[in-house]
Amino acid sequence: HFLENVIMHENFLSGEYDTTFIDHTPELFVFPKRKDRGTKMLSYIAHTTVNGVGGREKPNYPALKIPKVKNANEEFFGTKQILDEQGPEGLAKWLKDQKEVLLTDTTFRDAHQSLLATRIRTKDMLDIAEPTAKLLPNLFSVEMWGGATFDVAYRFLKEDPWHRLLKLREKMPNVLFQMLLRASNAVGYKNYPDNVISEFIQKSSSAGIDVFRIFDSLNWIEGMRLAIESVRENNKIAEATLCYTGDILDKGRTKYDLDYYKNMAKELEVSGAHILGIKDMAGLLKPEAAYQLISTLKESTDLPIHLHTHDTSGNGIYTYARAIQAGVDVVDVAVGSMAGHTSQPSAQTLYHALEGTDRQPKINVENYEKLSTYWEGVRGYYSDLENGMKAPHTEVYFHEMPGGQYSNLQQQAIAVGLGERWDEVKAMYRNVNDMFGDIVKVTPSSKVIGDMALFMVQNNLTEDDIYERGESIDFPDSVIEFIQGMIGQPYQGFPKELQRIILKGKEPITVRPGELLDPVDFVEIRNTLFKTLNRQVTSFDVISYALYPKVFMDYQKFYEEYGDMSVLDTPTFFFGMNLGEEIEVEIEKGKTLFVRLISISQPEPDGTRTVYFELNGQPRQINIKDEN
Ligand code: 3PY
Ligand code: ZN
Repeated sequence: HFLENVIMHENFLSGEYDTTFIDHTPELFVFPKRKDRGTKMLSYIAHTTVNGVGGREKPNYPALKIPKVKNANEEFFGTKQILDEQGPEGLAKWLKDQKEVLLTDTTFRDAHQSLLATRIRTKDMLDIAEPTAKLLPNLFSVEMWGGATFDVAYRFLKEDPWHRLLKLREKMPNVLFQMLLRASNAVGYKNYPDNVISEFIQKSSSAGIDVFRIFDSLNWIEGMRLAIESVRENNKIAEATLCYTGDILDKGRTKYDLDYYKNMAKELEVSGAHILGIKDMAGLLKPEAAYQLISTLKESTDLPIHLHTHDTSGNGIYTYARAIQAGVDVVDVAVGSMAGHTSQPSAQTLYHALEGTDRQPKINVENYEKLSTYWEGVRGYYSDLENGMKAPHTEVYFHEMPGGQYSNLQQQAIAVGLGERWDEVKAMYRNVNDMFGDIVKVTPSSKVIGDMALFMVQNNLTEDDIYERGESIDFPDSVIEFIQGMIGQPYQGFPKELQRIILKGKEPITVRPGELLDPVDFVEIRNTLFKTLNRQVTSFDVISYALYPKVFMDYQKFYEEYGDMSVLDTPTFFFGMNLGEEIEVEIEKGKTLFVRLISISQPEPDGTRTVYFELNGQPRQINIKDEN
């Protein structure tokens, strides 16, 4: 074990060690407790079988169809190699020289964030990663990380987001990996100290991210500079992004007009963008608006332009078609079976829509269909998380809720007993936006609006109530922090009266929040984690703890009790096992466990049940508390 600790140590691997390494590295002498992975896994399965999903049986799902691909390496050349050979500037130039429109596939990130509350597990991605890389070698990028996927992985899926990134990278070496980065909010919901942002970007780069789509939730460029610079320092692609809100075609609504976006784009170019991102997070960009916006930005900047939309209204393909006529360089799509509605427009649909034009993407559409069949099967596993939207939803032009928020806020509303009043929550969402002065709504500003809307509906508060008796109301923390300036400054400032009411005498700030936050002491975190976890601590652990201390520690507790459950197939992870069923679990490469569920006892007087298994043919029993 000692030798293993030495050769696995980060400093050893990175060459940062000398002859005092052993004396000064106490963690080398910590040896893992003998862990019985089998028992841990059986405990998880027993617990989930007895207590999971309201005692429902695991449904009988059809087997997933994984397309066969050759093992040959010749297809492993793509945009990733262009970046590695020519650097971010070279890549940006290459991009501008392409005649056809390029595609970013968002299936691994935004599609499921927007359709299934971000819940797709790493296993379902890993099984299709290599086929995706080989069947779609001409993609511009795969968006597979960031946004809400980071905390949801720990929180709900009980898996490590860094593991997802590293494993996918191994299987997809040819295509650029893209993440969504909320500038000074990283992958969180609040501003972090500057050293957390630069450390997070450095770690993400070294683990495999190539393209950072950087946005600020209030379009406040001050909040984006540090992230843009850090990405550049790591020699990765800074896709500095403006968020599109409102409607430039509505001449009665002048706050966010064409000039507003033009000025912002120019500022982003000066700030160091390699690519200009346009993030239409709610799907508000109408086709003619897309044409005008892209044409104008193509004239006023030299940057390649990457457009992102959501298909909520059903207009997504037409919006892309017009943007493509205006010369957009890349657009975001999802595999057909994970596209549409609150997700991105479908890759295959766009391909066919552009038939006969010289900008049709160079993809093999039959290959996309094969991947689509796989994802259709996967999507079935997560049907409990579907947002219920069955048809195009034009009311998005009214409430303006981001696609990535819709299904998550809906789950939150259900959790606080407002499932039946979802229509009221959506109407209140717009109401709150107007009260706040019509702000850009995207994580975390959209969360603030969502929290306030839920709060008002739950407490039966109207807008008038807030102005009349707001002083005696305890507002949600996120709302107080927002109006205090802690996630940045909105364009044209905060509404003063509302700010006064909510802050109750507290002073708002007008500087960049990062300037006021003390740097995080990573060495101290490392030492604390080392003592608490009693194992080697990686710098991924350290940065995750800095971002999400409680979420990270809760995950560690789960891991300590059950081990790495990302190896389970998704139906077993959610439902446990049915009586008599046998499953195979590959716990590491070449090591497979065979598990059969034999029987479950009636509850004992102390409320526990005994669950009888066979593990690789040997009888095993697990005692579990029946929480029902
Ligand atoms: C996120 O920040 O997670 C988003 O998807 C915003 O659209
Ligand atoms: Zn999005």
